[in-house]
This record gives sequence, structure tokens and C-alpha cells, in this order.
Amino acid sequence: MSGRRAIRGVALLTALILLALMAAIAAALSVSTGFMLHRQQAVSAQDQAWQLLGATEALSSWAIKDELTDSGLRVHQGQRWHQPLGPIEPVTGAILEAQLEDLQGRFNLNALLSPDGSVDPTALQFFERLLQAVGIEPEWAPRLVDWIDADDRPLPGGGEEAFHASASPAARPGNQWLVSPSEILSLPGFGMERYQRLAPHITALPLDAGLNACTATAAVLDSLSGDQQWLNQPERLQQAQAEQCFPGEEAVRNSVRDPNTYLALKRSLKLGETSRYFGLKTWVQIGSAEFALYSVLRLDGDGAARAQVRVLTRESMQ
Ligand SMILES: [Ca+2]
Repeated sequence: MSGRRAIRGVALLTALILLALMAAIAAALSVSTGFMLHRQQAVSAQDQAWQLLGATEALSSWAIKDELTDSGLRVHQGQRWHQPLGPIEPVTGAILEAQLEDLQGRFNLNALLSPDGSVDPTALQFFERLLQAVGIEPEWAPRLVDWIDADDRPLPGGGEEAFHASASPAARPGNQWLVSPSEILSLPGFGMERYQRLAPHITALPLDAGLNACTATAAVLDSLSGDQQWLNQPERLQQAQAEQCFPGEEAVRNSVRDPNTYLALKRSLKLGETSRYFGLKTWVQIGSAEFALYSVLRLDGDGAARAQVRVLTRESMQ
């Protein structure tokens, strides 16, 4: 992509943000010209941050649709959607930064179950390897399956209601699909330290979200092949992925020694080179107040005319 095109893209984004924020600015000005209590300022900053988030979501949706609907949804980080936005000052006193990421480069924890709700043994073995790749005991894999599957029959090494009732503090399995990967913290004893190691490599999406071999993380790639290749040189992977689809589905297939193992992994993890689910991180600073917000976006439909981006979830980041 040419530098001029990138500059034009950023300029357009900035202009669109300014337009989208006119209502927010007017509201902020009407408050700032009157008598203002400190509490009102805090509430106003929070409102403004969420309005900026909404505008950033709208721009991100435009960026995703503009680029991907004509590319057959083949998604990699060398495309324009992955360029960071900002820091910019779309409103006086408000600094905004944003970054889109492809969530399908991560392992979808919900893929541990088949559509009928039964455990997927290939996905379970893959998740055990992924946990080990980042230095976490593999026993957490069957425990998570039992936490999300609907039944109360523990897997070997797992644990259902009776197991967690005896934990301290006692807990009760959710027995339902995950809506956020952070729900793994509900497993008694899993803890923040393990979560922070695993978090860059996992997501929690509907079952139609396959694994994208163009954006897969180092730990995910090494867990597919069973080798320790990319975790030893994450910078090299990062550089290659910043430019193009890498390593891509064919290279992943070649990295898995047994063809039958590869076919099982491809089927269970829905391995491909396309994506529809994106994470949007937005950071806003207004005066001394800082906000970190996270949205999950999904591209629906095919072709520019029918494509639509929906916001599935919004939350404050920790
Ligand atoms: Ca269960």
C-alpha cells in the first residue's frame, strides 16, 4: 500500500470521526459553558468516551467492509484495516487511539464442544497442547470443557458440580457457551497469572468462527504442528504477518506431519484463511480521565452491497 493512500485513509478517518462527534461536542460544550461540578465533569468525560467509542466502531466497520467484502474475506494483517488509528485529538482535550485485531487468529474456546454439545476430542487435545505451549498445566483443558458443557458428567481429569462444590471458594459450572474468554477465570484456582499468559491466544466466539492460518499466534501455530518453532522467534512471525498472509493454510498443513491429524484439526478448528470476527481496542484520554474500551465486531453477509458489521459486545478493559 502506498504511503499517500495510507495518509489519505487516516485523514478520512479523522474527518469521519469529527463528523460523527458533532452531537457529542455540542453536548460537551453546553455543559462546559455553565457551572460545572467535578462530578458532572467525570460523568461528562465518561459519556464522551463512550460516544467516541461509538464513532470509532462506526469507522472500524467502514474500514472492514471497505476492504474485506471484495477480498473474499481473506484476512491478514498487511491489509489496511489493521493499521492503528491515532493518537488523534478529534475533540479538544480528548485523545483517541484505536486498534483492530483479527480474533480468528486465536483458539476459539467454544470449539472444545461440537455443535451438538459433545466434547470434540481433537479440539481438546489441541487445547492441552496450547496450554502446555504457554506453560500451563494441561489438566485445565478437561476442567474447562466440563465448565461449559451442558451435562454433569465429568471428563477424565475434569470436574463438574460436585468437584467445584468442594473447592474453596465453592463454585458452580456455568454449563453454557462462553461469551468472553475471561470467563475461564471462573474456574476456581485458574488465576490471573495463568490467564495473562493464555489470553493473547484464546477467544470465545460462536462456532462458525474458524481459525485463520494467516493471523494465527505463535502458540497456536506451534500447537498445530506440535513443534516449538514460532514461540522461539515471535518477532519473526510478527514481522511476516504485518506484511502478508503468513504462514497460511498450506504451510500449516505441511507443518503437521500426519495428514490424518491435519485433516482432523482442519475440521475441528475450521482452519482456513478467512475471518469475520474482529476485536476493537479503543483508548480515550479526556483530561486526567483514561478509558480503555473493547468491542467485538462481526462482518455479516457477502459482497459490498449486502455486507453489514454488527457490534456483538462492548466492555471496559481491565
Ligand atoms: Ca458441565
